[in-house]
Amino acid sequence: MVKKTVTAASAVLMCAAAFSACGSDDGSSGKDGEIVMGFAQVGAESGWRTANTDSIKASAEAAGIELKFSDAQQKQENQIQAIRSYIQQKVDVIAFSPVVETGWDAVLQEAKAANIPVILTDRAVDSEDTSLYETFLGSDFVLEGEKAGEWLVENAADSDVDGDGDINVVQLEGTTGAAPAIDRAEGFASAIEADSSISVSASQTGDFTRDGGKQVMESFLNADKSIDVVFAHNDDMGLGAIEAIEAAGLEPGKDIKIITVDAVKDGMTALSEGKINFIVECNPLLGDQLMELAKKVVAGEEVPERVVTEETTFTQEQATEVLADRKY
Ligand code: GZL
Ligand code: ZN
Repeated sequence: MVKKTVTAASAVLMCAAAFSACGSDDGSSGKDGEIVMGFAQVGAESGWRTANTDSIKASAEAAGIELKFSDAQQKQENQIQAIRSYIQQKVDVIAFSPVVETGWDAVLQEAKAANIPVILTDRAVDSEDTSLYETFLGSDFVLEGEKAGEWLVENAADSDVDGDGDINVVQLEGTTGAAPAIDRAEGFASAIEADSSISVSASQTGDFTRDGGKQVMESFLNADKSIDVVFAHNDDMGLGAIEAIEAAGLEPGKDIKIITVDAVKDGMTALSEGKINFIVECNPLLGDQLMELAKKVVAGEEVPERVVTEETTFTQEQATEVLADRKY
């Protein structure tokens, strides 16, 4: 057997090749210095989530960031498992949207101990220890709830549909324990305090899904014949409520007013048709901002502790105007 002697020169070449394959001197671990990001996504529960995932994948591609991506089917234990696998793979940065606010300290401590920076996107955690993540990129959900409540107060005159003097609201809540569900309910409740004729008579989670919204709305309709308004924490549950309202022989948007949050295509279409009356936008297109933050974080640069996304609201007329060129 010819014994191969490895000359010093080729040893250096081999080592250099090995080194470049495992990242350049800025510590990024991707091939030829590419940053590697581990992203633990909530799931694919809604049109918003799908648009959010598409944005993250497209922006990673455009930014030259190698993306490892996981879908947790809305289960916290799956997200925690994904984050642990990213730690083992020694990615350069971890980003995720926590499905619920609580229960993250342990795994975030593990990421910190492994010197892997974490960026929160979309949803927040309730951890007191803000050293566990570099920044939070996402919407102000309390403000979204306030915008929904303020519209109802401004439109109270037309919202007591059954004319009994009370504006009876039923609420379709997002995932129990999720920041958008907690905060949208809080913002809405504070805004409607301005008009004592408005009250929430029933509130239940539809888990941000169309089917969840439909099932809960069916139960609300069976229990109460004097519902004036539905406030749904996202378009998908609002669209499910429309199905239930129509199945009950009522006209959504007229017999029962509907206010939702997100402004995804299907929601905006229903709004332009008058089946939904008002939508508060929640911007899912976080990808570009996330990738810019990741580059800064990996390079050790300062980043703001919170980056709030731009978003607006839509009436039926406004939805009709913009529907054609909505990207999601
Ligand atoms: C809000 C996001 C919510 C959306 C829902 O930023 O977390 O989760 O409003 C989605 O559509 O399911
Ligand atoms: Zn009424």
